[in-house]
Amino acid sequence: MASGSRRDDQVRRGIEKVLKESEEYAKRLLEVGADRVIIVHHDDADGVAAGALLKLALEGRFSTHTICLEKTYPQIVKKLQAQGREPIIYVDLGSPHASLISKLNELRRTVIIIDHHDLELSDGICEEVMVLNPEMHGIDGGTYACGASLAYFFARSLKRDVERYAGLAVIGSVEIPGEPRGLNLLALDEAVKAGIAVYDEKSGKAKVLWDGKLTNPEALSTKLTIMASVGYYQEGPQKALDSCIRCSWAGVEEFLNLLEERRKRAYSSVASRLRYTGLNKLKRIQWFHVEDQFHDMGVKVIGTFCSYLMYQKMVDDDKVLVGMMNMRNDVPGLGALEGSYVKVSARAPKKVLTLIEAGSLEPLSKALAEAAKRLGGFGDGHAAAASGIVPKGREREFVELMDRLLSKDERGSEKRAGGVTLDRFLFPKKVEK
Ligand SMILES: [Mn+2]
Repeated sequence: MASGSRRDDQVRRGIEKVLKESEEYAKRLLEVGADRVIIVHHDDADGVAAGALLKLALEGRFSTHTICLEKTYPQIVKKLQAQGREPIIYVDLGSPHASLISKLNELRRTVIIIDHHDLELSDGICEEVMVLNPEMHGIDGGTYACGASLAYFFARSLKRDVERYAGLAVIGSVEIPGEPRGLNLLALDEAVKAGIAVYDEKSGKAKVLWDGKLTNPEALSTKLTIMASVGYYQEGPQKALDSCIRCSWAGVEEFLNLLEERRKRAYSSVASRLRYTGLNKLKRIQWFHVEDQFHDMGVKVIGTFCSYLMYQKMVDDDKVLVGMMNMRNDVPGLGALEGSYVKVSARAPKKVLTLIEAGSLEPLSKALAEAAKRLGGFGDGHAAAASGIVPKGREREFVELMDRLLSKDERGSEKRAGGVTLDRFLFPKKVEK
């Protein structure tokens, strides 16, 4: 089809631009008079695989310090960028906060954001900040790239012999649904050529070499995410990164089992408590707080737990699910945060998502981020799933505010529906108790 091939051409051109920029940015980084680079990576498999690729490629020329972030907390960006002069690479995160990262670059150090998430450039970015993201060229980063594929091509621009690690890009690509496209496909091709991956075109399934065996990247991805996120406070991210560099689980099997077991126990204990007490209900939100029941685990666990709850009977299909957990106030490798915070995570059931897509309700990313921001926190995400942090003690205010903010121009909707209130329209079978 004509429009299809025009789209293909556009994607191809966009990707060529990304590859060209990758060469340019790598060259600029190699010219910086520093002997150390800080790599800030995300806490999921894609972020870990991307971090490992950068570490591999930078070593020899620079020493590296890696920091795993669960979210791009503005407070952390500020703290991190206030000291030292060495270049910082943000990978698989940072794009939604690119303007902030630039604004906080008071020391005018070299900063590279290698990411495939949505960009926020409303305040512009300074010359020292480079952004390697297909979204810069109108290419959907959630379809044609992942953090690890971008990191792979950047790594290859720094050092030639990284092809034997192209499998890490294949593992990172797992989070992108469907068959590999764009940069993910290019990286997969290189992995196959290097003899460290196979691809079955019929099933659209790849396998990568891990522990000397061809392995499903999905299984590897799940385990890397658990290691880095559940084990966030037990050096899980470093262990996951080292596993990627060795392409092996050697020495961490027991650690991984313990983490899986700990998470399972915590999940089933909270789930049975919630089955007994039920969820707290507002107009458009149903919520719960696990307080310290997920203590010493990374905050991603509350999001995964919300996703799990979505399949449980106790969850109403016409209200947004919001879960909260107390956060530790330290970031491994960076020190203490100021203040105490709570991580909030939200999920929209299908019925609610339909209303969001129809424009009658705000996307969760917008309602959650706005409510968190007004209370001194922050948030981001997508229409159907979002997360953020709010200061401890303001949880109730937060859910009530978000409940109100979810409604988009309530009066306008009432008028259009001809006397039917938004609530009666949204929740026709519900009787006010
Ligand atoms: Mn990613």
